Amino acid sequence: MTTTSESMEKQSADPVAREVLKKAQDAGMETAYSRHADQEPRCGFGNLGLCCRICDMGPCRINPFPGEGPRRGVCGATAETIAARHLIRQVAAGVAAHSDHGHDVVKTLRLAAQGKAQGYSIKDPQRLLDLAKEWGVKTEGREIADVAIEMADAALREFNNQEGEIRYPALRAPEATVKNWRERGILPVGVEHEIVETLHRTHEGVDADYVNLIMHGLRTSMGDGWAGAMLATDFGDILFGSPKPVRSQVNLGVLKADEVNIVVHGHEPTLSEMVVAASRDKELLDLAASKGAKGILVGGICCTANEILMRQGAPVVGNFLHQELALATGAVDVMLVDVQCIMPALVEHAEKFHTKVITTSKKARIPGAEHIPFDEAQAYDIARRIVRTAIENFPNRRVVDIPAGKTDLVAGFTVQNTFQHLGGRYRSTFRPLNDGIISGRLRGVAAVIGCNTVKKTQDDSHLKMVKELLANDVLVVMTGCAATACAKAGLLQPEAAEKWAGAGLREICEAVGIPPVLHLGSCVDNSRILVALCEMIKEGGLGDKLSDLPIAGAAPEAMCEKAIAIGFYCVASGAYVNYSPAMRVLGSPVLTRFLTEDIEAIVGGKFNFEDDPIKAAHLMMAHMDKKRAALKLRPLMYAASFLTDGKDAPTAAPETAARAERPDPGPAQPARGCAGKRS
Ligand code: SF4
Ligand code: MSK
Repeated sequence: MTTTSESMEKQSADPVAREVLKKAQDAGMETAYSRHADQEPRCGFGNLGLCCRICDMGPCRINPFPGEGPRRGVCGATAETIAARHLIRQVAAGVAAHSDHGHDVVKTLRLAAQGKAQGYSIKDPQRLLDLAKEWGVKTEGREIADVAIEMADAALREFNNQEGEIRYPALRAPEATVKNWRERGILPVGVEHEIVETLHRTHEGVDADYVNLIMHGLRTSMGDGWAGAMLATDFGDILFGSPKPVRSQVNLGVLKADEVNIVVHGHEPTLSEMVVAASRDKELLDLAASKGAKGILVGGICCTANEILMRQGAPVVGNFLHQELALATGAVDVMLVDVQCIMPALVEHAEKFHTKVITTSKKARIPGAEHIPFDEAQAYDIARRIVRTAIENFPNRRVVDIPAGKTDLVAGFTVQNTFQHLGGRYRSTFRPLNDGIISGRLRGVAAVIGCNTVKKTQDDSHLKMVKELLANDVLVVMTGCAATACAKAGLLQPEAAEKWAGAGLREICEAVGIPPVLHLGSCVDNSRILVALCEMIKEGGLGDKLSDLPIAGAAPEAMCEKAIAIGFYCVASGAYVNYSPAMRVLGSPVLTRFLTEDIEAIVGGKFNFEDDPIKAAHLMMAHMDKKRAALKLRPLMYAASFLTDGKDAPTAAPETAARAERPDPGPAQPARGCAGKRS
């Protein structure tokens, strides 16, 4: 691949990434971008979702064009059946990934409470007690460890329940939404139950009805957002401590030439938390000094980064497409990986750049990597061994070339802390947010989440979409690699409100003291967004079901099955979701219409597959405006300020007559019924 400045612009919107990529590619290093080019042209049938290899009579493919060509597979499966079957298998895989993560966090908490997990303790006992109260578990007069064990046992049952329904929806979601879920039959019995059923339904010769298949996909996905991921977040907060707003830095420039650099990559917080602790161990710091290093830096990539950023303030080395670039700096002494989003190609680079790639999970081994099996019982000892390996490798560095670029950020927002200081010490209140929307200062809230993909310019869609939303008075919440993309561009700083936000959003940010883009954590922490939406309904004035809210979601650079699962549970929860690049369904216009239109009448949410991030932002805002009109909310206070190309900050805040004649927001509307009670 030639590295002209034009081709670099197409690869990444991040100038720091482009700098490293150019050097790497000029030096002949293979990257995801060059491998992506090698894969072209892609199979059109596969892209459109019209290839089936579920049974050994296949693979079969469907001709989507007029004229000659098969319209059915050997068994008679249609385009709709084939595309829907494969799509919900992807949903099931995404749900499994998040839920297995959640399962492991709960298990670790149980072991910690039993004194069997070395180095772990219950860092936020109040969060445990609050959760126990919510779940109806007795706490008075009991040891905190006893409560933790009972809660962990109850949580583990969420995974393999065989009857009833998962517990969080009835506890947290609005009554009207839960009622609809029950009527539509999309509340899961248990996480694993629905995954198993997905695999059964999609086996050759079982479910051939695309509507029935997609409805089960929605039910399966609910086991992610409203069980597996929600448990990962709640129990992660209990075990590792609830995040608080924290300052840190992001991008490859956080790596240090004169320190031992350990990059943790993947998704789970269990081992990375211990590695951060071990990096502060006096004996290991002394050992590092003896090798000529001034310290030990632990930074992260992908969602492991977000986990230790949110709770420890650890710097973020980058998002998904930064993983190979980090090695190309020659400054990474150990790349420690657990599960998910890890490119096997890392091991090949490691040899060139002295880096040791260490795998730790029995579920995720890579040929050629050193494997140090993780075991909670000896977690701290294992973390020390890994840190020691990095220190021993420090003197083996060859050429080190770390770019200067890094950006300040603020992260660590949660449902509990975002508005806490306005509601007093013990109760957060969403009143300022609801009032902002009701009064027309804010248009609505958008969740922009998900990955990077080589099919789109790295970070570009995230940045264009988020800037467009901010300029139009939409508060943006983010998780995962999307959050890292915006952090690199400076959007996660309080000052970003002054630069990017429309007048109404700016007023809210200044009044509450928050950035216009709130980083809520890793991919499993999308569950925080679901809980925040429930709190908005509970606070009152914005309808009585989740689908009434003027909100929208987007995954503008989606890459993996987990993103599909998230999209599904957001739509099931009543959200409008723009997903790009499109899921592999476009070969079936019937299935595409069901996902993008018909499904709205069933669950209140729907998908859209617009690739252009600005157009997608406008569609998201049109949806918010539709919801505002249905709620009979006041007109927006400030004129729209569409950016058109997403590059430039709004030239002038819409200092229009609207600002001078700001309408009185009026009294808050009363709270309507919410099924659960949360303090
Ligand atoms: Fe072909 Fe049907 Fe087998 Fe799929 S399940 S590979 S469409 S015969
Ligand atoms: S890490 S799932 S690339 S967001 Fe969660 Fe990033 Fe997507 Fe992995």
